This record gives sequence, C-alpha cells and structure tokens, in this order.
Amino acid sequence: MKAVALECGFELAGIAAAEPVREAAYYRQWVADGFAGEMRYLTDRRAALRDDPRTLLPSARSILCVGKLYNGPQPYSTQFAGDDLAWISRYAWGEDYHDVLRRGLARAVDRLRALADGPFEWKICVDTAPLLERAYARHAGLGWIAKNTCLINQAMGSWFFLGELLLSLDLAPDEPPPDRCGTCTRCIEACPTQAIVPTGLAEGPAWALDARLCISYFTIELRGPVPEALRPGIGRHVFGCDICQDVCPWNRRAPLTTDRAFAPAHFAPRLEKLAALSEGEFREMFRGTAIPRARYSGFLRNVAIAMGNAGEGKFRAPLEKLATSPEPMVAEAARWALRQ
Ligand code: B12
Ligand code: SF4
Ligand code: SF4
Repeated sequence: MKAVALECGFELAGIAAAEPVREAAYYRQWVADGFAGEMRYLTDRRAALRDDPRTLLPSARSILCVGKLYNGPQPYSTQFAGDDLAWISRYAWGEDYHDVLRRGLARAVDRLRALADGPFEWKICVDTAPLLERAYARHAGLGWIAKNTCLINQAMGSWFFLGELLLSLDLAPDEPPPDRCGTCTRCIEACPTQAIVPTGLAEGPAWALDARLCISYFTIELRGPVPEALRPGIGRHVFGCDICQDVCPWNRRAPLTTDRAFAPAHFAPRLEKLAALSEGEFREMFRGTAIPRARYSGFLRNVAIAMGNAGEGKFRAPLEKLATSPEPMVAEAARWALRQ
C-alpha cells in the first residue's frame, strides 16, 4: 500500500484504522469555544460527521493517509524584503493542491485494483471532506500535531499537504510518532496576531489555533471585514500565512518538492498590479490555483490592507480607486488603508 502511494507521487504514507479517535472530543471543544469563527462548514451538521470516518464510507476499515511536499527553493516570508510586494503563502503558489492530490490518489486506486485479491470499496478525501485529517495522519505515523497545530514530520518538516484513501480493506495500522516540539515556543512568539492560544485543558493539547485571530483565516476564509485592531498584524499577506512554519526549527532544512505542479506561477507579485486587476483578470491570473477561494472582493480587501500596512505614498492613487469600489468591504478597507 505504502509503496504504491510513494509510486503515485506521495512522499509520506501510513495506515490508520477507520475508527473514531479521541481527538474528536477536542475538535468539539474547539468548536464550542468559538475558535472556528464563521467557517460554518466546521460547525454545522457536518461537525458531527467528523466523529467517525465510516459516515463517509460505511464499509471503511482502514485509511491510507498520504503527505505530499510542496516546498520550493524560494525564501521564507520571514526572510523576504520588499514592502511593495504581496505575500502569497507557499502552499498556494502552484496548481490547486486538491486537484494534484486527488489525481495521485486516483492513480493509487487504479494500482491497488490491479494488485488486490478481490474487489474493495474506497473513497478519496482531500481537505474538504468532514474528516480530521491531521488526527488520522498522526495515527498513521506521518507526524505529530505541533504547537502551531500543523502536522510535522521529523525528516520532512511541515510543508506538505494531506490526503486520504478510505478503504474497505483490513490493514495493520501504524503508530503515532512522539511529539518533538519540546520546550520550543517560537511559533507562538512569532505569530503577529497571537492566534496560537493556551487551551487550559487538563487533558488534551495545551495550545490551539483561534482561527478568529489567524491571518490565514482573515485572508482566505473570512467573507466580511477584518477586525480593525488586527489589520496591522496582517502585514503584506494577501493569501494565507506561513510565519508559524517559517520560524519552526523542523523546517530549517525542509526538503523541496520535485513535482512541477507546485512551481510558483506568481511569486510575490507587486501590490499595485494586484490592486488594478479586474474580476476577469483576477480569475485569469489565478486560474487553476487555490487563490480564487478568497473571492475577488476578499482578495481586493486583502490587497488594500497590505497597502495600508506598507504605508508607501505611491499606493495613494490605487487606494483612492479601490475606495470607490461598489463592494462596501473593499471600499472600507481602502479608506482604512488611506488613513494609515
Ligand atoms: C479549517 C482549516 C483551516 C483553518 C483553521 C486551522 C486550524 N489550525 O484549525 C485556517 C483557515 C486558519 C487554516 C489555515 C491553514 N491551513 Co488549513 N485546514 C483546515 C481544515 C479544512 C480543517 C482543520 C480543522 O478541523 N481544524 C480544527 C482543529 C481543532 O482541528 P485540527 O487542526 O485537525 O486539530 C486537531 C489537533 O489539534 C488535535 N490535537 C492536537 N494535539 C492534540 C493532543 C491531544 C492529546 C489530543 C487529544 C488532540 C490533539 O485535535 C484536533 C482535532 O483533531 C484542514 C483539512 C481537514 N479536513 O482536516 C486544513 C489543513 C489543516 N490546513 C492545511 C494547511 C496547509 C493550512 C495552512 C498552512 C495554509 C496557509 N499557509 O495559510 C494554514 C496553517 C495555519 C495553522 N497554523 O494551522 C493542511 C495542513 C497540513 C499539515 N502539514 O498540517 C490541511 C490538513 C489541509 C490539507 N489537506 O493538506 N486551515
Ligand atoms: S498562520 Fe500566521 S496568523 Fe495563523 S497562527 Fe500561524 S503565524 Fe499566526
Ligand atoms: S516552532 Fe517550535 S513549538 Fe512551534 S511547531 Fe515548531 S517545534 Fe513546535
């Protein structure tokens, strides 16, 4: 199974049992604490589906969990100068990972079909299914869930995506590796908006991510205005955030992907160029990437905030134009940026 996954372009592979895990209780607590913000797909009826992977495939016995590297040779955001350049997070530079991982897992299914003794049922999941991907990947031995809440692999760091193949086959599960964060707190200290917060839980993780404070949430998921007090912390981020992974010692020598699908189409584009994009040009520029998830209006809101944070006089004219946007959220962000 694992050899097939490696042949199909995944660097990490392991097996977890398709059973409920104790992390589901922590997920419920996280939702109850309001940490999901307005991400309703995490809190509505789909929240309960996360209790048991068999809600996704009733015959499931095992989960083949895979990891795919996306790291490129480009500098980390924390080492990259240029106030007039926008930061798009590392994971979104190339082709949309949902498509790339699904393709790889579909190839794996074909190979397994040829190898298996008899028929089996399967289901591919990548990100969007109501499945606790990090928790199952941990049980499959792919890494530990770190203080920054990312899954880290001792040899590979954390620049990898997760995907799963639910299978009706009975396979021997792997063991979760030990937590190797130790006494380190670099990610917690480096987060510009203090989004990694103590849980105070007697049992369970000591740290959680309050998405309502996270730049990644603001710039990708949030559909309304970003709370004003948190805008300065966003810096020049226009889509996602890499800081808590950039500063992690386990990513100091993180390996690079060899998959050309993740080669950057637009590395650190100029903010002025982004501010001038029409909706059609926005769609054209980022077609096939994960960026349209932010939507045109959300993206322009992010660009306006980044320009305000840069505080450069040359951004006055593009911001004055954005301030006349028919989209109130964009116009308001541009007015705020002009005040900065
Ligand atoms: C919602 C979501 C977000 C939200 C919330 C993130 C968060 N940390 O919860 C936002 C928009 C902020 C986000 C941001 C990012 N995301 Co995101 N996101 C998701 C999504 C869809 C659900 C995650 C979720 O359920 N969160 C709620 C929390 C409570 O669940 P959890 O993170 O799984 O946490 C578990 C652990 O904390 C665990 N736990 C930890 N320690 C311990 C200890 C004990 C004792 C116990 C009992 C439990 C426990 O319990 C929790 C429940 O299982 C997943 C895909 C999926 N279906 O799982 C991708 C996913 C987590 N995201 C991913 C990525 C790449 C990112 C970003 C790096 C993108 C970017 N550059 O901006 C950032 C990283 C920010 C960060 N530090 O986490 C990858 C992570 C890969 C990896 N190596 O970890 C995933 C897996 C998508 C994928 N298929 O590859 N994301
Ligand atoms: S992604 Fe950025 S804002 Fe979110 S927790 Fe990490 S450093 Fe903080
Ligand atoms: S920076 Fe330190 S505490 Fe944070 S995830 Fe990395 S090793 Fe863990």
